[in-house]
Amino acid sequence: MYDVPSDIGPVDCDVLVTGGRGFIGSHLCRALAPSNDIVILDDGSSPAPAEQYHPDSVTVVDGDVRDEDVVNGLVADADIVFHEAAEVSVTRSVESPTDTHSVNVSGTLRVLEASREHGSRVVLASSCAIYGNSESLPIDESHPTEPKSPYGLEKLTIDHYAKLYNDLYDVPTVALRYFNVYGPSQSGGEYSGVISIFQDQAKEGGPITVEGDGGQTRDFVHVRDVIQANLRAATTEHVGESFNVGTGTETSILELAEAIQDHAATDPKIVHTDPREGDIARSCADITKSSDLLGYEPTIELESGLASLV
Ligand code: UD2
Repeated sequence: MYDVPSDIGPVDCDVLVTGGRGFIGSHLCRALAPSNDIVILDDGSSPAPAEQYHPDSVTVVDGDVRDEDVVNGLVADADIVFHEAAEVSVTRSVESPTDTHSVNVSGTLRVLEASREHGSRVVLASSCAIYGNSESLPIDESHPTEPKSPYGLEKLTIDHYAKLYNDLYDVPTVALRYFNVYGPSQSGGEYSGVISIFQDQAKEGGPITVEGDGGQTRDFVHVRDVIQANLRAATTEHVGESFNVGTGTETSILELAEAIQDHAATDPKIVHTDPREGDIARSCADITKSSDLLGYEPTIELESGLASLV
């Protein structure tokens, strides 16, 4: 059984998880599987370990989230759609915005349209990338949105579409603005999150590569808490809303590197490389709204989350 409170989330529902083989989607399926019927729509672009799936009740459909017939057919049978399918790399969006726009915006619109027709609820993955550089910290949901990448603009667009589909067509939508998500089975590689990159580096004996002076900060949220937010969003009456999903704790990249260094068996060195172009200086979520309206409470502090990954 997946380790989230058993008294939250949908029960006996037909659930569609787009991107269900990816990092967050596969954790979500694992949490939902014991009490719901799950269908995954995934193009296989981010394969997750097979043991994440519940063997009896999860059906995997290999397909593209932009495919009208496939999406319509699957949404028709779903009470709830968790829309996690996305091109998640900010870098790729900068290199090829038409490609990422197509998946991230047109794919989402396809899901919303099908839900409009069939009356399904949609919980979708938005991002803190919509805020751009913060003017004030912590960042609440009414903070100005000034995305710094096509990815951020695409997520802002779908965040707005979610609200619009609720306002115009009564589709019950909830947009979850994920901060920096980490946890078991996050894939490595150059497009991966900094925690899995640092861990891979530490495993190999280092060095741990801090870009710039490491003074830049992030709000790292464990995937299990992200799943908790999704389960709460699936049953909330507060539809047509967007919610931050973070922890409210700000951690610098240098502090993170040192924490991973401390946990490592290999005594890796920390080195500094050039700062990343357009990097966000500081990020930290205000989770008051998520807490008040969804009942969301993060349960895993970074220190213990990191310890459990080693
Ligand atoms: C994250 C999300 C992105 C989007 C964005 C919102 C990931 C992978 N990306 O981008 O999808 O939601 O937040 O703003 O979760 N760093 C190093 N060394 C490394 C790799 C990274 O120092 O080897 C630094 C990097 O310069 C940055 C920080 O770590 O300051 C976080 O980088 P990231 O790529 O994990 O995530 P971010 O915040 O750019």
